[in-house]
Amino acid sequence: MNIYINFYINFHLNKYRIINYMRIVVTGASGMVGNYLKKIAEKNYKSHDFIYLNRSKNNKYTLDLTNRKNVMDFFEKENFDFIIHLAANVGGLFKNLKNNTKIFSDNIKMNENILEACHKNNINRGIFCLSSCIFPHNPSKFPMTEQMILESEPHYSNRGYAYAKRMLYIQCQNYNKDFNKEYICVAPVNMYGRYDNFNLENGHFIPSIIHRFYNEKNNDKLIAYGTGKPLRQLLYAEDFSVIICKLLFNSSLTNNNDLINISNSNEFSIKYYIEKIAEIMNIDKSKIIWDTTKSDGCLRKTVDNSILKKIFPNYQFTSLENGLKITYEWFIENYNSCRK
Ligand code: GFB
Repeated sequence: MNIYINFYINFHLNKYRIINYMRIVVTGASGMVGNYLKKIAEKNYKSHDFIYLNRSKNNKYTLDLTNRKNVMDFFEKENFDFIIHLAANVGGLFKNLKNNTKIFSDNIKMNENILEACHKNNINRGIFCLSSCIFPHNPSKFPMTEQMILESEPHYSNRGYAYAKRMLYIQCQNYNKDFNKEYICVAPVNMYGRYDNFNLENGHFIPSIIHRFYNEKNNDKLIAYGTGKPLRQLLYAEDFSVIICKLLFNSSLTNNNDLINISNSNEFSIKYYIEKIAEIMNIDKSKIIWDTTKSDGCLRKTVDNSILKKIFPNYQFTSLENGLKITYEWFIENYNSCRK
């Protein structure tokens, strides 16, 4: 009982200030970020209760988020305080190119069901995950600030994902304005790390290349897709998981920011990253040939991280070398069980 009195007092004294026990629901918990988040919660947020939802594990917390009735019934029973919404139908360039319709449909349904369930069950604060790939592909300037997110069309290759996530952002803004919520959207750049999806066709470029080069390392030629010219900012997924937990539990950090780009300032070409992977795998990079019949996707999607740097001026991001080494070693150790 006193926990609720406590919450009531804090709720009125200091909006959504954290009390010493919160129930947090995490969707998409069996994905890359979700797995890092579990470890961070166990280490840094022991006094809180994290409930990890997944789609496939067939346990008490397995839930099809595209099914509105199941979502409403589940959230009504569970009584959560906060949410970290990571669940999405997501993938690399080549998965998006083939599945824009389904990716749009799945994400729109999941996001609407989750927001409605949060509102109906007084979950008043949460982190909602977007991506830098939903920003305009031909913006008025680079790097792109948060305000530019709806400035113009996203890249055609991931139109389904981009518009579904843009609608999530708009709906979070609507709930914040109409119902006084604190639904904070975060837009990470391309992420990589342990627990990633190493599928050769549907994965993002880092895990797909590690997997293909691993399979073909004794071949004379190793194939990479496209021209290698596109530029990308990369983020080690553990850094993202640490940052979103800090943002969730410290409403003073997010203040009036309903959208925060999450990136360190580095940006390199796909060629640079893929040659780095070859280096870490002790593969002669002169073996790499580029299949330019394959799409390059968006040539550049550089986002500005000034707001993030103001919030966390001294955050030490994991270096590319270190992140790639950890990811490759994890892939070797978990070759038989990882997603691929
Ligand atoms: O990581 P990726 O699939 O996603 O591709 P995007 C990045 C770049 O790597 C593209 C090149 O220019 C690809 O042509 N590439 C080279 C490869 N070899 C490969 C390979 O073996 N596999 C893959 N996948 N790429 C995604 C969006 O765009 O960004 C998603 O489509 C998502 O919606 C994600 O949000 C963050 O960076 O091009």
